[in-house]
Amino acid sequence: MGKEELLKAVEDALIKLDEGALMKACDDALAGGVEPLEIIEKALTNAMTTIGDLFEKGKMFLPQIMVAADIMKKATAKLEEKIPADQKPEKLGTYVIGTVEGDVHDIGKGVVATLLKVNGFDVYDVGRDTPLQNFVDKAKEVNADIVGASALMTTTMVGQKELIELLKKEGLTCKTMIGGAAPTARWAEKIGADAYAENATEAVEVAKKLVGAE
Ligand code: B12
Repeated sequence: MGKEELLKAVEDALIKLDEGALMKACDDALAGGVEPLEIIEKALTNAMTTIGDLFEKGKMFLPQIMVAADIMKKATAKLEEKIPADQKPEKLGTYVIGTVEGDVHDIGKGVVATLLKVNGFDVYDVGRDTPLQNFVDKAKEVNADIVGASALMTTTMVGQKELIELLKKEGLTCKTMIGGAAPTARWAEKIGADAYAENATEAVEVAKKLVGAE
């Protein structure tokens, strides 16, 4: 099987919510020489986006989404273990990331964190449904260069705005980034975030620019 077919098999297995087939397809892709990151970034992320679309069209329901989220996390964890340890790039900066209070969505945030890590950022993940003060405390503790906040719902986007206000109030000068399904570049501008990124690949590019590495 070629690379595209191997990736497609991973994507299809996740959309079908077939955990056994998904794990096997991941193994097959790895054995076929596909990089673990590419499997996460392309196949798994695409599948989850499709699942999101199916949910929005009423063709998939919440219990199925929960299964999808669960098996995607298992597959991601397995693939992360396969990222070669010698792929340690030069350290670019320190990044604190989390999903704001009231919001339990953490799949995309997890993908962003993984990609930042393998690209040279020291990443501190403060989790999901995280009180804003926790972002601030962690940023102070690790002297963060960037704080990134994820929000997937229109109701929780306001947490990103409040986080930026709180960081400023507490005198932190780190850069801020926002992302997630609900926010936009326009929202980022409106709330005074330094940057918005639409997906994990873009998040890495933007983060590198913010720390002056590109
Ligand atoms: C999976 C999912 C769930 C799972 C979450 C599991 C988990 N552990 O994450 C479960 C089933 C728990 C869930 C629950 C709910 N969900 Co939900 N969920 C989704 C779904 C289908 C997919 C989200 C996802 O994982 N996408 C795949 C990832 C890879 O993409 P992503 O998150 O967008 O992340 C990418 C980018 O956004 C970006 N990014 C993400 N974070 C960050 C952060 C930074 C700093 C940067 C730079 C970039 C970045 O990079 C990522 C990778 O490329 C979306 C539909 C959708 N279209 O988004 C609904 C959706 C987000 N959910 C929704 C809702 C309403 C809910 C519930 C309220 C449902 C309910 N009625 O009970 C609850 C929320 C409870 C709560 N308090 O949070 C709505 C939100 C509507 C809105 N606009 O406000 C959506 C849009 C579905 C819909 N159309 O109704 N959900």
